[in-house]
Amino acid sequence: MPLTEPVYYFAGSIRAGRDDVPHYNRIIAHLKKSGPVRTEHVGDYSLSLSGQTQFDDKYIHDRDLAWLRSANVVVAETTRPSLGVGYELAMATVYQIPIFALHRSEESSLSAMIAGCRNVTVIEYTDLDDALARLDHLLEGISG
Ligand code: 6IA
Repeated sequence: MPLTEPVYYFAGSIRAGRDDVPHYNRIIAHLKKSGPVRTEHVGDYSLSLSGQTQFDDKYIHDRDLAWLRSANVVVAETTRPSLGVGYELAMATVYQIPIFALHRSEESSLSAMIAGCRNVTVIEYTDLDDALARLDHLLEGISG
């Protein structure tokens, strides 16, 4: 039976660089058609590398992990390697939340620690619309 009420946690680079924000933004907009996305700000153009400075790092860490625990699907864009995203994917694995990692392999090589993790389904892509269609298809196959 497919997930009837998906709650998404989206992970994408922040301090590791914001070049891929247009991709994050499109992925989040797509996910929002079928369920809430806990981390919409990751795709926010106005969240710069110095963004959200009103929050200290411990607050951000604890808040994001609480959001992660409340989600039942994690979607990550992993092309730009980010320590924070890697950490979130490890924690999602501990929490047994399924992970879908969208990755442009022509632009970077995905870490074996992500690609080799049984909890992660990697969707390699060049065309984002095609990747999102494949993601939808995969999401239909998970239960919860
Ligand atoms: O190591 P990174 O910064 O690239 O880690 C990015 C990941 O960690 C994202 O998927 C976020 O969910 C989470 N994360 C990291 N920093 C923040 C943040 N503000 N706000 C929300 N989530 C975050 C950081 C602002 C800072 C640049 C002052």
